[in-house]
Amino acid sequence: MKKLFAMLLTGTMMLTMAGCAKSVNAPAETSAKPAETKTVETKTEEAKPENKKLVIGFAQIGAESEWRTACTNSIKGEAEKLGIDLKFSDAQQKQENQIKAIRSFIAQKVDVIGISPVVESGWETVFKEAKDAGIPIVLVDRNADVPEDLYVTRIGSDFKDEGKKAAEEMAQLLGGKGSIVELQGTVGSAAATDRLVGFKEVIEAKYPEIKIIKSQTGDFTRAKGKEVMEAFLKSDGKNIQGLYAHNDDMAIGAIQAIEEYGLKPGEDIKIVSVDAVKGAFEAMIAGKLNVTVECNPLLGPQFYDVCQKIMNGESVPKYIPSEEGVYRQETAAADLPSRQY
Ligand code: GYE
Repeated sequence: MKKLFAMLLTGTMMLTMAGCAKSVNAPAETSAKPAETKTVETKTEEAKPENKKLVIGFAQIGAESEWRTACTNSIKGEAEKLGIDLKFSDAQQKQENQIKAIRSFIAQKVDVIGISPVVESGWETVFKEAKDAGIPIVLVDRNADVPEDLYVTRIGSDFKDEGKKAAEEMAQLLGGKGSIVELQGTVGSAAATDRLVGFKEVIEAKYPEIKIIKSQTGDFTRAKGKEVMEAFLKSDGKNIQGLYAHNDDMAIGAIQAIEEYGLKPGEDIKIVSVDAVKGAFEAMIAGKLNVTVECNPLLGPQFYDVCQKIMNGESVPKYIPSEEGVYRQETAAADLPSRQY
């Protein structure tokens, strides 16, 4: 009887604790906890199977690139594997749709909201609404320009670093000299802004004989990449020695434009892009793309791991980087079989 009473008491405490954890928007560094909480948390761990499923809302950007599709598959696939109740929304590249999705996740009282913000600005009001409702926000992939207390953490790549790596690769390919054009990603997105800044920083500081003669957005899509490259070729034609594309899809679109113009992509015009999706490896094997800088889209496992940690009241760092490398034409055929996206 005593034992039963003790169990009931622990159960009540667990529920109370869980309630508390839920109502406070988990701060970034939640390491400071009273000692007695620990025992209760261990019990919560043991009781996990009976606990209700994690309910997660994910506000995805859209399906603009091969990268995004791989990211979506990772978020959905991992949820299925872990038995998570995932509410997934595709915003078709529109911020207003992402804002609507967040509001609907708040109304549905999800446990955590994941979002990849299409652009950096304009999130403060809706993030505040989530915070007031006690629902933590995790940024997956792109950053949002908001005060740090409005989200728990960001999981994703260092886009500025990718831009820097791309610049070094371009400088090698051109022997430190030449005119290049740039295809930017979505205007106002963290991925485009930082890839531009990182690239420019290295070129200006180390390679003064490389000139960026044109830079325009291709919105991260193949179709726009092709269209903008056609315009670049029309105005600057034979004067272009290099192309830096903020993602592989735009580079692949541009490759088509270059071929139609009568030049050889990868030879007449050296091309460096970002993502390292399968299509890039195929283009490298065909000799049409020179280098791709990796940006890892398989963020599902890290995302749910963080969600679980938040629900357990554990501390998580403010930034969780994804691991990535650089892939060149010479090793593309050997690398391709082991690529997961
Ligand atoms: O590089 C691009 C996608 O935000 C890192 O978005 C992501 C970028 C990725 O559309 O292909």
